[in-house]
Amino acid sequence: MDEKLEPVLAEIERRNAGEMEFHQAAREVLETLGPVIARNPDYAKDSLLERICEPERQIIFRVPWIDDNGKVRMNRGFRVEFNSALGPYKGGLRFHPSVNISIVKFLGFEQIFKNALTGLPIGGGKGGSDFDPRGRSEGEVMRFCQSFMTELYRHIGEYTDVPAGDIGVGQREIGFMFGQYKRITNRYESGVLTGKGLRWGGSRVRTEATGYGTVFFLKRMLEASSKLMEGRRVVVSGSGNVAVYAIEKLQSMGAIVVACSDSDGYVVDDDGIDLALVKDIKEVRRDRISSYADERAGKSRFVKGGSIWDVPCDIALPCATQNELDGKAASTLIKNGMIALAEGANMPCTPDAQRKFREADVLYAPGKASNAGGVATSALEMQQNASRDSWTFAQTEQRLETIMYSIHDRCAETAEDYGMPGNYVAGANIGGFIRVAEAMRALGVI
Ligand code: NDP
Ligand code: 2IT
Repeated sequence: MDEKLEPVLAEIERRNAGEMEFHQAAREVLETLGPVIARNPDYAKDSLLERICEPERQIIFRVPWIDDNGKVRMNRGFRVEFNSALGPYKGGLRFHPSVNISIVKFLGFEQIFKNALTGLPIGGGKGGSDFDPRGRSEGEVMRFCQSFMTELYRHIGEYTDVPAGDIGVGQREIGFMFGQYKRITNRYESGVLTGKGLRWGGSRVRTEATGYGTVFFLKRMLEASSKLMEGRRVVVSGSGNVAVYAIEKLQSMGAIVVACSDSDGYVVDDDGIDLALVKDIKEVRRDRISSYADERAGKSRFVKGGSIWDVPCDIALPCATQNELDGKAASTLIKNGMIALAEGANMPCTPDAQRKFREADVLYAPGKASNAGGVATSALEMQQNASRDSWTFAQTEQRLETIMYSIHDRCAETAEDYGMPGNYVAGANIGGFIRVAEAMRALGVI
């Protein structure tokens, strides 16, 4: 790491003691900024780097709710409003028992640069709760969402902070939260949340956007190296929102998706995953992926626990969660002949895995570039809300595709410009950083 940047990271580690995921995300960005500081030393002045790594505001709150047995439960809620130089804070809400301040901060930090890369006017933020939706009835989820919003509403707004979904938060939860926001404020303020349903202010393609966008990015990245998608064997981890729509787009482009997973284990189906069945299991029944193998007995197998990255493939798409793919998994993928990996999840590859991909010279798309299609389409939802308009599926998907190609090209060109051709990690970090840094400098000491 550049010697000017080392003390910045040391201070982040001291100030945010024990926040491992946040340290990891900050280190990855700072490690790539050396050439930028060398070319433009102004970026290292006026504590600009220190300010970018410090959230503008961090909100932590109690979320009490009552379960179906009448027992009072309590969770912790978070919203980290990280950077608003480019627009209102924007980023998802995650409901998962692992959520803590470190995870929310790493996600919020990455979101700043991701959102900057989209070229749309959105700042960076993230939030969520350690609430575990697994096994909870719809009534419990609703009461939790209402209690969560009863505190959050005072911090958000269409010009202030615009949350959306992430792990454990989909259209159902956004609906419950939007309903509560509307009751408390007595305003039909559509632009306060994105990921809404089509009948109440949502945008077409938002549900599909992260998965589709990741595949558009992947396609462009393959084409830039004169490689094709058709006929490739692909492994996609997860079976949630991002995974399902990544699989849908991969299949429509002629790739063969042979495995997907959830936190219990993975299923392999050499004929290609039956996506209608996965959607039914996950979106309708809200069941476990193991039932896929039960229903395709003889054609598919379920591996409990274990690593989905042991399944041989040409292309890997981690679409579940952070640090789900480590150095060992990276070595296995490389040994099995993987040519490309695109991250649908946020920070799914450990630093060790990233290093192995770099050394093996495989195509590697970092999440803050390749999964930006979700938030980009959220910004398109905000545009439609502001103009009280509603675009067609084709028109919205066309916008998404164009945005993903332009993010790809910006990353590729930036990496090239800074003497690291093919290094999409550096291209994404530098490209995003420069946009945010320029805006922050223009706005005075903020
Ligand atoms: P969902 O809740 O819809 O699905 C998450 C999937 O990942 C599930 O299959 C889940 O399995 C699995 N998973 C979650 N946590 C773990 C874990 N600790 N170990 C193993 N598997 C796990 O979430 P999304 O699809 O929306 O999000 C997936 C990833 O994509 C996240 O990293 C998120 O931050 C990122 N992302 C999401 C965007 C969006 O618009 N939704 C946009 C950009 C990035 P199980 O059901 O067993 O928990
Ligand atoms: O990680 C992400 O980019 C998201 N969860 C989507 C955020 C958004 O505001 O749509």
